[in-house]
This record gives sequence, C-alpha cells and structure tokens, in this order.
Amino acid sequence: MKIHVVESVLKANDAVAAAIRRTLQQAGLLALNLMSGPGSGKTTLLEKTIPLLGPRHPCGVLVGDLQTTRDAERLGDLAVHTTQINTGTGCHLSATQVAEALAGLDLQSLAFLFIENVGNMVCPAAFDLGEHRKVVLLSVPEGDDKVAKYYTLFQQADVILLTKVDLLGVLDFRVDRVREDLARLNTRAPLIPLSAKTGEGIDEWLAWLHAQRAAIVAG
Ligand SMILES: Nc1nc2c(ncn2[C@@H]2O[C@H](COP(=O)(O)OP(=O)(O)O)[C@@H](O)[C@H]2O)c(=O)[nH]1
Ligand SMILES: [Mg+2]
Repeated sequence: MKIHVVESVLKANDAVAAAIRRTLQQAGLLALNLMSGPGSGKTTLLEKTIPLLGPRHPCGVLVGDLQTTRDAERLGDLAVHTTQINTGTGCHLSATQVAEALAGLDLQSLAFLFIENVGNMVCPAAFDLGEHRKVVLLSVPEGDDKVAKYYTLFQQADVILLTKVDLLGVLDFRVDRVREDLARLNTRAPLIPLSAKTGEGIDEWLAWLHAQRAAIVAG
C-alpha cells in the first residue's frame, strides 16, 4: 500500500514537471537543477557564476532550503530575480513548488534559471522539476566514496562538478576513485574539477553552461 502512495506522489510530480518543461521550452532560457549534499558549495558557485555570466545573460534563481532566507539574501543582488522556497521539513523541492515560484516570473527576460535544490543526496534525485539539465555537485570534504553510495543522484547528472578542489592537498581524496565509479554509473556527464576559491574549472563550467543554453535555444 505504501508503495502505491509513493508512486502516485511521483506520478503527480512528473505531470507538473512536464507542464513546467513545456513552459520553459517557449521561454528561450536554460533551466538547471543544482543538487548535492548540504554545504558542497551550490550557493557559492552561483555567487561566482552569475556575475561572470554578466548583464547580457540575466539570471533567475529559485533556492530551496528547509528554513531561512539566507541563500536568497546572498544571491539577491546578483540575480535579476531570486525566490527562496522554504520546504519546512521537506527534503527536496517539488515540481509544484517550482511551478508556483515560476508563475510570478518574467521567464522571457532570463537567459538562465538556476534552481538550487535542498541539500540532500537522496530525495531530490526522485523529483523531476521540469529542468533542462541536472547539475550534481560533490565537494572534496564529503569524501571520494559518495558517487557509488548515492548512485541514483550521479546516474542522472548531465554534469558533475567536483567542488572545493583547492582542498585536495589537505584531505585524502582520490579523484581516480570518483572517475572509476562514474565510469560504471554515468559516462555521459563530464566531470569538472572546480574551486570557487581559486577559480580553477570556472571557465570550463561557463563554457558548458553556454553550450547547453545554445543547444536548448536552437531547439
Ligand atoms: N575551500 C573552499 N570552500 C568553499 C568552496 N566553495 C564553497 N566553499 C565553502 O563551503 C561552505 C558551504 O558553501 P555553500 O555555498 O553555502 O554550500 P551549499 O549549502 O551547497 O549552498 C561555505 O563556507 C563556503 O565558503 C571552495 O571552492 N573552496
Ligand atoms: Mg545553499
């Protein structure tokens, strides 16, 4: 019985996500769902990325957290539109929450829409938000064993960002272990080693973003 309930929740979510996808298709922007454990550097990456995309590429941000508007405050001056979604006890964003946030947004004016999901490596993987691309972050302090452990998240990724690589010399983290696990789970998504602190990998990340947007806009 419990399984049926879970299935119907996911089905209802998928229907709303499909409607979001149709809306986004007409808007000419690239929508990205950023997923990772808490503290892996999602907001910091957006703080770095949005100014580099510049005024020619206006950005909207939806940011999910259980509580507080702290991330929205960090991003509010950078993005042309920022909405904080508080999920209370919810461990992921749902398509309905995203649809409600999008209703008040002028999508035509945006080049990129970043959706920062609730920090969690399990639940967000099950909930389609109607995004064009899924961005999964893994930070060096989290450990090199997480790809295999939280495989459902990494399997779905369109790009994987290995963040905080400035800490590689401090912590015992084997990048080759991550690459080996990804070779078994997801050979489609590029792995971009990145540091918001030193700027390493940021150019590659920006190039990936522009290429994905060009592909979406070209239809
Ligand atoms: N050393 C280092 N710390 C980082 C980097 N990116 C983020 N952090 C730190 O990691 C912590 C969590 O970052 P935050 O962006 O809030 O993570 P989020 O929960 O995924 O949004 C903050 O203290 C950041 O300053 C990085 O590239 N290198
Ligand atoms: Mg954050």
